[in-house]
Amino acid sequence: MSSHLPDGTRLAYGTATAAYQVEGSTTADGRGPSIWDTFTARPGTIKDHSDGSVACASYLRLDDDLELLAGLGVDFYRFSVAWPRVQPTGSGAVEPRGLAYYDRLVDGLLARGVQPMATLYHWDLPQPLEDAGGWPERATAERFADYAAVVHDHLGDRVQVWATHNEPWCAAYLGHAAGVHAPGKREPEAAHRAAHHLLLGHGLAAARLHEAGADTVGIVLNLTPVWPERPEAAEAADGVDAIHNRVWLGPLVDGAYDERLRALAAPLDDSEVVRDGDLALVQGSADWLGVNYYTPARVDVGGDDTGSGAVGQDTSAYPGVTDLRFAPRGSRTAMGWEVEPRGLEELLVDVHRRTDLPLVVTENGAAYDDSARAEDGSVDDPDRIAYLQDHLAAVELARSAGADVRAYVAWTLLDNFEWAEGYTKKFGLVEIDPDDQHRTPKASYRWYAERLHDATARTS
Ligand code: GCO
Repeated sequence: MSSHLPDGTRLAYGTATAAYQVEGSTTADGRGPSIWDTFTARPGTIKDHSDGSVACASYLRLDDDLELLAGLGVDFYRFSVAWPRVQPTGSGAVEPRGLAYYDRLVDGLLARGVQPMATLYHWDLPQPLEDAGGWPERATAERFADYAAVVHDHLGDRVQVWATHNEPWCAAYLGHAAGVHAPGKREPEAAHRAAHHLLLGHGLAAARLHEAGADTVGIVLNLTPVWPERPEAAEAADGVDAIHNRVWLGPLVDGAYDERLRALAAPLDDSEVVRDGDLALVQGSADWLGVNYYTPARVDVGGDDTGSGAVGQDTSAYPGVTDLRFAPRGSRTAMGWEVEPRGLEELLVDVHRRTDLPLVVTENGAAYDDSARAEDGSVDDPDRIAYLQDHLAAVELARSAGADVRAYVAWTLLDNFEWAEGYTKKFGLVEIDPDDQHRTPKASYRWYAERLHDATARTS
């Protein structure tokens, strides 16, 4: 089966964003409400009480973003399609003005020699589907496959590389167990049901896209190496690995949830939830795997409810894993995440061995306070440059060790809405003026552009 991924002769390069984090215009041209529009309206959910209603105004400033991408010289751009723009209620009627935006985006990329990589779901579930039960309900998986077919039918003549979901772990466990992401539930059983239905939705959507002729359909997972700090922490570490990594890799590779998972998550051991044929549909359904990596998970015993204080390393996102504590160490980013490129090298080698799939590092990047300014007033961000440089070196080491890594995607093009952190955490290669959304490239943008230019010059 041919693939439209880069062929791996050299590492390809990209950058990424996501619809709710950058587009803004959340009520324009028929867009319906998503669970993030609802969640951000709830007091106390977002650190700076912000939302994505304006964000980077990418819906209105598409040409600015296209020019920034051309200036970087990326091989491709990873973006997400907003389901509520395409189907405002999540099913049925399609909004042509929503699809027209993505036509403009894709055509603009291709005109600049940038390949599009489309993620179908980056967490912005249409609110009416949440009102009908959301991802804990099986029907949502079926609606997702219908939506995926609509988008592929419209863009599939120009978009060849597809990802069904972005980080289903966050959608399931941060959204339904820890409650720090939309829809803000603290119901472990619902989280496990959501995990299964997100996987089922991937399987159903992949089948529809394959039937329609797509041959490069993947899924993007925020996998992480899980390192126990001491032998006593091995049990807790295995529990984190089960809920963070194996809940996805098990079905995708082996067509099964393993014993530890089924012991931790009753819904995954319930034939009413995991029905005959579900896992057979998921097994082998991905043509490639996106790996989002930021930091390793160092696990210790002596758990407490506060976790490590690092964003997302929240013990309540691992229901059933007792006596758990995260113990990041050494250099941290503004998210409290440990900087450890070795984790990426180890992860890529392990995941390639486990899956035998072509891999793309679909997200890697760092938030820093960006307080330093260059003479021209732009952000001088040497820490971000060092982070990217060191993690790119880790990717090359993994490739040398035999991992089939085709591409590296820097998260993210623009400082944007960082979910529960609002606009307080900045990952971008480009700074956004909060008042008028003017774009100003940082030193890291110039560094990345130079690196890409050198890489493509060497192999052209
Ligand atoms: C994620 C999401 C991105 C985040 C990025 C930084 O991986 O959580 O895909 O939307 O903004 O990872 O947290």
